[in-house]
Amino acid sequence: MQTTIDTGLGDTRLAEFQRDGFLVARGLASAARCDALHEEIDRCLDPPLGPLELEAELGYPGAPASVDETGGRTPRRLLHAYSRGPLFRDWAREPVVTRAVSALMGGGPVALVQAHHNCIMTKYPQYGSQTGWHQDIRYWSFASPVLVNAWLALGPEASEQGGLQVVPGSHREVFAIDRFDEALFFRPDLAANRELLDRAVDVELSRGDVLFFHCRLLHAAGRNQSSRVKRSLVFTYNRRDNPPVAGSRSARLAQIPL
Ligand SMILES: O=C(O)CCC(=O)C(=O)O
Repeated sequence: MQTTIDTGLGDTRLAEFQRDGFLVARGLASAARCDALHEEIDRCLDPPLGPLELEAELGYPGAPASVDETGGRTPRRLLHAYSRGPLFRDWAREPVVTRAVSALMGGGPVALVQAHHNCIMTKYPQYGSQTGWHQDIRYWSFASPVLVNAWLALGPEASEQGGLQVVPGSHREVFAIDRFDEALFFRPDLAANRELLDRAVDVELSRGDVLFFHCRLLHAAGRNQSSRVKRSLVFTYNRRDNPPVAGSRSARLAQIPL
């Protein structure tokens, strides 16, 4: 898949994103940059530097039952990536990324959302969990539900590693609340939902690839069946004219104008 990285995304790719709700830009981060990020992430993981979220705290399928048992301290994500140093911050502000997300949200100035994603996602072979089908926007509060995530793979990501699956076009669907469970996961037991989930595809990424995806896109991920920890750097972007709802979790941290 080709990407025009100097001037932003071409019309064909923008149309693809509008239709599918996601887009893979191959090789957006150089090998040298990926090596540096990988090294820095490993420094953050050993010993694990907070703030972080543990698999056992979320308790998704496959996670250790408690923080006190073997594997109980396995991180799911290291939070506040933007504040963790220049390597992460520079990638978050990288013009090839910010120009792309601006174009994907219709153009205009963008901001980095500190309150959501803004993390180093890890998935450990033995203790990494499975994430059910969901739309990120269900957990966020903004005037308009149009935000874009940029998910940078720092190694291979496919079903074997617990990579993401998405339902193309699901960002354009309107779902009644009863199609989700209490934790706001899209219920796979409902026939109407199943029909949609049968259209899911695996997103296959290599080191340096970026998955851009719409905050309404249904996505999920399996467990890591490989022998290596999966590491991804994930930031969320918003239009500067799309404020978070006052008092909500989305408004807790300032957006960073880019
Ligand atoms: O890697 C995973 O398990 C899925 C992560 C995800 O979908 C999310 O954090 O929104």
